[in-house]
Amino acid sequence: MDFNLTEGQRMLQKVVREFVEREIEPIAAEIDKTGVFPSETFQKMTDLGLTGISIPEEYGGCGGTDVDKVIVVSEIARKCAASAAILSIHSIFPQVLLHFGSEEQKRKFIPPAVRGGCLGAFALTEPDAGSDAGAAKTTAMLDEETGEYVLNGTKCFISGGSQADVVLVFALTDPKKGLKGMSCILVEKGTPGFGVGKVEEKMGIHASETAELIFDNCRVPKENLVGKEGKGFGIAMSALDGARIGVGAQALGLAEEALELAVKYAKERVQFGKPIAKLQGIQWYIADMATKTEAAKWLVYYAASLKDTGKPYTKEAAMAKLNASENARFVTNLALQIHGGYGYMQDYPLERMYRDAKITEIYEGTSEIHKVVISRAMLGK
Ligand code: COS
Repeated sequence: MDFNLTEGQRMLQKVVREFVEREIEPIAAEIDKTGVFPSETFQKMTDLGLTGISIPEEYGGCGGTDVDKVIVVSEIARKCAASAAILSIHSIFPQVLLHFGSEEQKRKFIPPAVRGGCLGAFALTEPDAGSDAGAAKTTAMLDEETGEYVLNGTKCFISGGSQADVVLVFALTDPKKGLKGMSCILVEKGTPGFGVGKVEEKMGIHASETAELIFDNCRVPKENLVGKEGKGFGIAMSALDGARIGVGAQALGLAEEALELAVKYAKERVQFGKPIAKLQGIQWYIADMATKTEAAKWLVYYAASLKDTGKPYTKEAAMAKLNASENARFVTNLALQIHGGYGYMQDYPLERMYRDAKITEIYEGTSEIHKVVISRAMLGK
């Protein structure tokens, strides 16, 4: 058992850290205020190979591992959780095609998704199908005459939805069968009948936009089916397993940075004639924050390493995300508390980090859903 990063992983971490300090940290506060998707910065991440970090070289990626991806996402999240979310959520798209797409779909969509020019999104959630994802009602009925699927329905809370060039839509091709009749279908931007509805105003990760997608007799060729008909729910669940490691990495980066800021501030801030780091109350906060963050880190890395070695990781991904996200809220809250009034002000990054941390307990599955997944793995359904 070796808990050290390899030489290559340390190098990757260094390169990404420098990139983040140079390109992402300077815009983080601004894109939080404006909520504008950072297209230029995203292109720079792409140019550096970060969007294709764990995609094989034959499809234009870097051929790295999921542990590499955790390093990348957590480093970005330290300075800008919204940018980390954009990268991590976009990466679901090439991952799904890599594992379930036809060779033609892989060749057409993965290279532009990892080299630039094709932003992907993942559309599962609906107004009445959040945690109960199997209750989705959007349909995709095959028109035998034209050989097209006709999509009707509304998806909501779709990250990157209004920016995306192509969306993986989970829709019922056989509504009578419920989730066993769900399929995964590619819908490209500009397809008649596909529109963007409400773009949400959120508490945090403002630059990672969240939109409603509307399908109104939207026709796509049947070649846009990903995998087999009726297998869409399994594809969605397996994609979410991987995505949960990504959210765990975002939460980890937020917690690591908040802890570092808290340590620095506690040593500098003098009250009652001494740095507040000398007060036992603050020392205990720091000890708890450090211990829990270390634990969160290893659960996230462990889930990623199981995925890398082809072992089952559904339960571990759920544990990693559950633990890291609760820790991110805990640590950003205490770091803000240690900063006192200054922490509440927008001159410091902590109020943004605190807001950004909250979503990690909700998206790609709530904490409560992860407890369902974990307890089912332990006890059976
Ligand atoms: N990987 C692959 N397949 C999976 C899977 C996984 N991790 N989890 C479940 N499945 C399969 C099951 O094997 C089952 O298939 P079979 O009937 O062929 O065996 C099918 O999916 C249905 O599974 P299950 O009966 O467990 O479904 P439930 O309706 O009970 O729902 C939960 C399971 C609650 C775990 C699921 O709905 C979920 O994860 N909800 C949260 C959704 C979410 O995270 N949304 C975030 C936003 S995404 S835009």
